[in-house]
This record gives sequence, C-alpha cells and structure tokens, in this order.
Amino acid sequence: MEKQDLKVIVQIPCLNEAKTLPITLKDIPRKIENVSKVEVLVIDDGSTDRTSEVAKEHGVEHIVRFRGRKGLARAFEAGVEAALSLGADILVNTDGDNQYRGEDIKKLVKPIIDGEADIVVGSRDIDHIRHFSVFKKILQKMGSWVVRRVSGTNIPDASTGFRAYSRKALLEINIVSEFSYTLETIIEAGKKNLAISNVSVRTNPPLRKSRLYKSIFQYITKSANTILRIYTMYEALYVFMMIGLVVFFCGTVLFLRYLYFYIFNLNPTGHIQSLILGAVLSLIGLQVMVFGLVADLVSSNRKLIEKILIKIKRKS
Ligand SMILES: Nc1nc2c(ncn2[C@@H]2O[C@H](COP(=O)(O)OP(=O)(O)O)[C@@H](O)[C@H]2O)c(=O)[nH]1
Ligand SMILES: [Mg+2]
Repeated sequence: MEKQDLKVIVQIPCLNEAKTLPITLKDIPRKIENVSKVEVLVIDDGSTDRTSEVAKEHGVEHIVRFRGRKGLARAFEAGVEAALSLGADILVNTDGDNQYRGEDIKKLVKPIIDGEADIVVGSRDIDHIRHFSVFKKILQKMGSWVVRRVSGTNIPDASTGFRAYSRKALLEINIVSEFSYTLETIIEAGKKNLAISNVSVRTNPPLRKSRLYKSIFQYITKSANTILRIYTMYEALYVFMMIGLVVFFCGTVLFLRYLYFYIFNLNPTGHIQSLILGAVLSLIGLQVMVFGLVADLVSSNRKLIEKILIKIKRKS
C-alpha cells in the first residue's frame, strides 16, 4: 500500500449508545502515522435514545441512520458501503460501549499500511478478562478453535468486532448472515485467501451488559448455526459428499448383512427389513451426494456474482 495520504474511517455500529458513545469517541486517535485523515462513521441502528444527536454533537463526520432496527450484520454492511463511497483506504470497526481502547487502532492499521495484511483482528487476552466467567472463556476458545479449523486461518479470537479492513478486503467480503458477521468474515477471508492477521489488544472494564446475546445458550446456537451455514456455503460439495457417504455406508452395511444371511441361507426372509432399509439408505445417500453436485454448480454462480459485485463496488 502507498504509505501516504491514507484515509482511515473508524466505524461504530450503535444500538442505543448515547451514554457510552462520547467516551468511545474521545478515545479514538485522530492522528496516525502515514494516515492523512481519520474520520468517524456511526451507524445508528434505529436507536430510540439520542445516539445520532450525541454523535453529531461530538463531531462525528458521517452518520448512517436506520429507521428501524436491522441488526448488527446489516449495520456493518451499510458501514462498509458508506466507507467505500467515502474513499476509505482502511476501515476500522470498533464498539460503541468503549469495550476497546481507541489507542489500539494504531496497532490494528499498521499491518495493512505496511502491506502485510488485508484484515487485522484485534485479539483480546481472553484468559485475563476479569468479567468473563470461566464458562464464557472456555466457550470463546472453543468457538475460535472451530472457526480456525473451518476457515484455515490462525486467528485466536474469532468473535471480536475490533478489526481493520483494507479497501481490497472491503471489496471482496460480502455479508450474508443475519447474525454473526464476525465469524462469517473470518471464514470468508480464509476461503478467499485474503491475508488475515491479528494483533493483541486491550479491553476496558464493561460499562454495561452485552446487547448481542441474551444468554450463553443463544450465543452458542446462533454461532454454531452461522459457522455451519457459512462453511457449507463455501464447501458445499465436501459437506454433502460426507453426509451422503455416511448414509450410503449405513445402507451398504445393512445390505451386506442381508446378503450374508441370504448366501448362507440363514433364514433370509426373516431379514427382509434389512434389505429394505439398506436399499432406502443407499438411495438417500446417493441422492444427498447429487445434492452436493447441484450445490457446487450453484456456488459457481455465487463466484461469478461476487466478481460482478467487486466491479460495481469499485465504481460506487
Ligand atoms: N447495529 C446494531 N448494533 C448493535 C446491535 N446490538 C449491539 N450492537 C452494537 O454492537 C457493538 C457490540 O455490542 P455489545 O452489546 O457491546 O456486545 P458484546 O460484543 O457482546 O460486548 C456495540 O457497538 C453495540 O452498540 C444491534 O442489534 N444492531
Ligand atoms: Mg461490549
């Protein structure tokens, strides 16, 4: 990346953050080495408090306001669109509850400025976050491990939103999930071979409870759902082939069982159920494998559409 005149947009998705936004804004550095402009973009997701007004009063340059609540993934997507049309070279995403230290934004953008990364994830020191319960720490680590496995990346903290994206990354990533865009973007970056790296960042003590998750149970089910769906989106053939093969294998075993009784004449008519179930499972297994082929054909369409999207986004 050309190391001068860079424009950094710091985006803050907000749902009713009027109270904590001023603290977050105060902490955002306005001067960063090799960067000529740092501007702030607030995406107000239909807040019912004074979030947008507070943003304006505190000198936020750009505000995108939704009339009703659309959720964090759509807010992030709107932010990416706005940042691209504002000519951002780097987009930084941070939370409106002052969870992260603004000062660390400098660390996040550096690998992108140095041309070493397209996405930089701020990794929290999960072990030492006091307000995380032991259970939450274990869950966070397990979740990040699964995301590393399915994405083929080595990101230690998959669920944090504190990240920086290069313009190239902004052009290439598309968010389809309704819920956890954070997990989706890592899997996507891995599958699209974007250079993704991480730097360690600090966190501030919480000012309020998480708004994203009502309970740990909801967090687990929604995250698992996102990981499964996004992974299948990129590896449809593999996923369907595996499911199909398992079902086909079960069918074959039952069929062979019947064959064994038949060949050795051990009352084969008493095992006709094995034959029927075996045949049914084998057929279902084969059918699931064919679904995989169809899904693979559909995914080539997605790839073509994504190429067109990059061209359109470049012009907007
Ligand atoms: N647009 C949008 N932003 C949200 C929503 N829920 C939370 N946020 C924002 O996402 C960021 C992280 O939310 P937070 O409740 O702190 O979740 P945490 O990551 O679990 O601490 C904050 O800036 C919130 O304002 C939502 O429904 N829509
Ligand atoms: Mg928070």
